[in-house]
Amino acid sequence: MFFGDGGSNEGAVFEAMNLASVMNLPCLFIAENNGYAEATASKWSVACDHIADRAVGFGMPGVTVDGFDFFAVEQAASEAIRRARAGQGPSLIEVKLSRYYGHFEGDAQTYRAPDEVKNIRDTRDCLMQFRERTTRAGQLEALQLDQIDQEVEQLIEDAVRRAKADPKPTAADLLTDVYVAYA
Ligand SMILES: Cc1ncc(C[n+]2csc(CCOP(=O)(O)OP(=O)(O)O)c2C)c(N)n1
Ligand SMILES: [Mg+2]
Repeated sequence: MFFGDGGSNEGAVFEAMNLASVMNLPCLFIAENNGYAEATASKWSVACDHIADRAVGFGMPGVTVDGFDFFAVEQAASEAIRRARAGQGPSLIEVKLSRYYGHFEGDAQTYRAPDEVKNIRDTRDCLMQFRERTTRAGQLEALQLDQIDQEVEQLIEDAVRRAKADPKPTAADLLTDVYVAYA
């Protein structure tokens, strides 16, 4: 179950965490703490320092990981998945990261410092760190990563072109796959 720092304050999340523990369910609770719920800073709206600390109240382990660090996230997720598969119940992982964009298209983001996003992009970007670490360790070649970047860009370009070429949805499409089966 994925939720944000804002979503983490919802009662439904607490109920789900409690029941998952009581029923020893193979569940992962992933709190994506990106620092903001719409325009409200999580420093202000989340009462504790770490969302992961709430796990104690629900009898499950909770860890906070650096969401910009691919390897830290993979390690924390692996351990939680291993526990779940071994019948040891749910876990909470708080992934700390940030967002590069506003809450909606056109969000002026006046609630953030003007250089906040640029600083994060320049110094902490996940893909940049992954590239630096794996190429320095000789695990991957820069050329291989460039090729993957190009393939992904091509996939996106193709998807956009296909979507633009598709016929526009009709009024009758408005209610499809909302109250009926997706098949
Ligand atoms: C129960 C409920 N309350 C309020 C909202 C309005 N709302 C939509 S998004 C949002 C903020 C969510 O913040 P977060 O969980 O941090 O997600 P993020 O925006 O960072 O992806 C709010 C309050 C909602 N959709 N549902
Ligand atoms: Mg958020």
